[in-house]
Amino acid sequence: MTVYQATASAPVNIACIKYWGKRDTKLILPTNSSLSVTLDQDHLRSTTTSRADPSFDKDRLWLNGVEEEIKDGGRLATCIKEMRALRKQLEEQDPSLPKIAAFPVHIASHNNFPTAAGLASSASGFAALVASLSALYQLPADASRLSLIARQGSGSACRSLFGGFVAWQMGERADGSDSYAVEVAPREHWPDIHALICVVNDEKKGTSSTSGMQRTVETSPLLQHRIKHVVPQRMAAISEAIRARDFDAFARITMADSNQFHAVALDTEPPIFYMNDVSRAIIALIVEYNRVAVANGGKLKAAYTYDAGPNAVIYAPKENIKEIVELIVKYFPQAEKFKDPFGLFGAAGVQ
Ligand code: 2P0
Repeated sequence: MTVYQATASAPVNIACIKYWGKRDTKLILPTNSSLSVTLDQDHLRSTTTSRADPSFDKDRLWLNGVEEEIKDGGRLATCIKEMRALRKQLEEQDPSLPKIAAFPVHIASHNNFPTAAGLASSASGFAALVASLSALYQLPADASRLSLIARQGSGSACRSLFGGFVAWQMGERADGSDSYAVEVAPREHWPDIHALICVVNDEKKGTSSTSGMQRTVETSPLLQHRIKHVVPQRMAAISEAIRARDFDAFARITMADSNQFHAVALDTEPPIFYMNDVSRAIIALIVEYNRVAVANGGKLKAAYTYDAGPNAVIYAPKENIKEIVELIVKYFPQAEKFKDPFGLFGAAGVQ
């Protein structure tokens, strides 16, 4: 008997230009374009195995060993349905293919990092889900085509189907057919940029991104300014900085956009706070580190960015990473549980 099973994995991505706000909550169409760096190391990934079998009685999914309900019309159901439709199309075009689109699927997904700690687990999770179904169904779809489906699982997931520097173009159409991810530059274009993750807190966050961003859309006047007058210019400028490997410009735009994202969170009614005192102290440290570099006639040496949680991601050229780790460790004594949380150099724990 043939076994129809495939495994795929997808990495986390961290946005430099933040996605925050939907114009269509069902299709997951954003109010602005965004741009991220994919962290393609082995220790920040979701790995997903999908299996289609006629003996299964329904579609089922396990996340880190715990079964999750696949709600009718929900995000998981939508992604599975869309992938199945692509397989069905293929089977209709080529009648010699096994008719596995009709079989229920069982899906098991694992994250090798804390789930829902502001470390973009939904991004790698839905990207891995779509990639594993694409492998199971042997689809010829390219990454941008798959990103249209991953987007409907979680917006930021569309960016995790590419490595390197990735833009999610917001698109204009009401059906979402032009809202997908594209590669701005592959990782090899600028391998010198490294990311340092400072885990300030690995507990589940208070306000989910999904509900938080819609409150921002409904109540924040600053978000309207950001959408119209800030993000379009920043998308163009950071893409240019990446193409030119201009770290100074990349760092300025990245930090400014993190600041504005947290400003629109604060501008929400009631206000949303994702950073804490430790997050702000890390900002102060990076600001000072950069100030000294510039005062000595140099350029910016590091950029911080924060998502919907207190954990810092610091982008920096490789030559500065050791110095930054030493600074962080000096000013933020390590809690036992955060000591090298991923078992590898490159992710510092901070309390
Ligand atoms: C980003 N974040 O661009 C931004 C920055 C958080 C802050 O994408 O509702 O989990 O599933 O589309 O993708 C978090 O939002 O939200 C996010 P949904 P998602 O990475």
